[in-house]
Amino acid sequence: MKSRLLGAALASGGKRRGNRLAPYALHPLRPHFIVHERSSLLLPWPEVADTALASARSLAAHSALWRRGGVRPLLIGGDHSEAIGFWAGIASIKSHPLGMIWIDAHMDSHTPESSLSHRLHGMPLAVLLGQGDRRWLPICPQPVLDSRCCTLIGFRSFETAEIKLLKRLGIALISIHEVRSHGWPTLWRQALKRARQSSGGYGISLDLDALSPHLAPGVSVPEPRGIDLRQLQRQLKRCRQDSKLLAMEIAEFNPRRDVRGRTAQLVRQLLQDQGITSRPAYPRGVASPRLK
Ligand SMILES: [Mn+2]
Repeated sequence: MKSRLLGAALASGGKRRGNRLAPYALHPLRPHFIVHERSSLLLPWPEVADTALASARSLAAHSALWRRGGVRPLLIGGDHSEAIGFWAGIASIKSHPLGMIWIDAHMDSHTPESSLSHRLHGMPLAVLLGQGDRRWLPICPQPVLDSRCCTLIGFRSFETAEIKLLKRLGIALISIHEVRSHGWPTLWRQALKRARQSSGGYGISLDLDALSPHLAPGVSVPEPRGIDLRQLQRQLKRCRQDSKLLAMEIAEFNPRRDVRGRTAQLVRQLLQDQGITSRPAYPRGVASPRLK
């Protein structure tokens, strides 16, 4: 299946404004389309709602359109709340909830009631599981994800309310400690099996903070330790051949926090492994205005 790169220049639901630069920092890889937000002010929920809903509508429209055209959308962005619109669009094609492997140092499963920071990038998984604010109903009229087919893997920083919610919903939880003791290949196989059980197909969401900050320093909320990059790369590469994999997302990239382009290089490699190639800045034969 052909993959195509979508960009989300979002930051308002996150911790730092630099996250909105994510889709622009991957030269020579360029997204086919970039969704911009109305305002880049960092705002708590619900003040951020109008901006976030507009971005989500646009992301949902693009992911659904590409999916309908037989393309596998790959999303690159900086604010993990991008996930809400993106996956809602993917699920809307078959009107069936999706399986998911969510790779993250955090749980992203706060509700407006449980969150202390009220930042939207700490809530997307809860929204996709149908636990969000009512304002999301036009975009997620039913749960986007089937909790029985979802696994959260690599987490090491979370609040009690989040783990309570996810346990109640029945999603599989694999902490970084379990990854260390049982080994990535075994746990990944289990997560994949679970995700593929969804008849709606499945997705993979990779938050770069799941990796060690030494390997991926360009994130806004780094957490010490992390999952094994080589193992992850190998498994993601394999998934490219899987027709049940509907889309993939790489989130929380903050180019301003990157060190010597290390994170950008890593993201480029992950995208190239999915068949994303460089695109000329202008169609061939059209001179770049800068060259005139
Ligand atoms: Mn996240």
